[in-house]
Amino acid sequence: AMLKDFVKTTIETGVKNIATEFVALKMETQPCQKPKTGHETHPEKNRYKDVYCIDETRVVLKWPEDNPNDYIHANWVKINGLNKFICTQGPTEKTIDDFYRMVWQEKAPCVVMLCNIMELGKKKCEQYWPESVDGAMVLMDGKLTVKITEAAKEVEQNILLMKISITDDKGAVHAFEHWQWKAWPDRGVPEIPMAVFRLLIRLKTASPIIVHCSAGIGRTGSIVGLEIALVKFCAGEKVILKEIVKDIRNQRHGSVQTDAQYLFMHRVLLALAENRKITSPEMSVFVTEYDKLIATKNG
Ligand code: PTR
Ligand code: PTR
Repeated sequence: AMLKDFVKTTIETGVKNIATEFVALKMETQPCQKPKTGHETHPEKNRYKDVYCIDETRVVLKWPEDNPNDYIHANWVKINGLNKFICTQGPTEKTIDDFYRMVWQEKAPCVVMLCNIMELGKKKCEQYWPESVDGAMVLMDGKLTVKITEAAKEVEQNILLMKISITDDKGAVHAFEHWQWKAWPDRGVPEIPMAVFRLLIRLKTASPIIVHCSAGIGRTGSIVGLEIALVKFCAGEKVILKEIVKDIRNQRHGSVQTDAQYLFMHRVLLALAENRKITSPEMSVFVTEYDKLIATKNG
């Protein structure tokens, strides 16, 4: 019933108004109104100086105790009060150590990467795992060693899964899954809306999940927002994407970057409805208009 309501409201609002709604939403949370001291005092650890990291929700590094730096550009984003997601920037050369400190500290069972190392000829994320299964990455003077235990394989179109293990200098091990979705262009949106579910379903029970793209706000915010919407549908709660996105932006500044991404979130939920045999001529009109708009933005 909640999904039906969502479809009805979305179609009534229409593609153009949803795009306009997003512009207003962005204005409301811009500039960053929350303290961001960690961000300001660690310029060398931020990939983008104009993408802020809110103090209140940031992941504070506490391990190892003798490491004086507690900062990483990462924020907790809650789902129904639970700390399920960590949204973070793609590690840089200077933050690979911190990234693994975070994975280790939070014992994250999954890392989700929504970008490529290189996009349009530019580096968007550091290669933060060894080049091959035979290699190892030694961090922090040997305090942590990173190895691939299962090479990447394509488990769905454009979705790669590999298994990575971290070992500390006392032999303790933490293993995690690394998921990479390769078909999501920066500022753009994926072509196949249903692909999102194929990824999210596989992550269902894992917590916390570390999600990153390049800045960790556009693509990352969109995926996390969709998972929140799905959880709400399952709980029989009303889904208003505007409220969800506002709520995420209060935890991770700048989450969901473009009107295309905001529209894509709507489109994915319509795909879910189609999948459950909720269809109508009005819905087809919406989808056609959406496709037209996206073609101009992605192309
Ligand atoms: N200053 C950067 C830029 O405009 O290129 C910030 C930025 C980069 C913002 C990427 C968002 C980006 O997308 P995503 O969060 O999906 O990596
Ligand atoms: N270069 C990015 C952009 O122009 O989109 C940098 C940026 C990131 C600017 C976030 C503003 C941001 O916040 P908001 O998404 O609220 O505009």
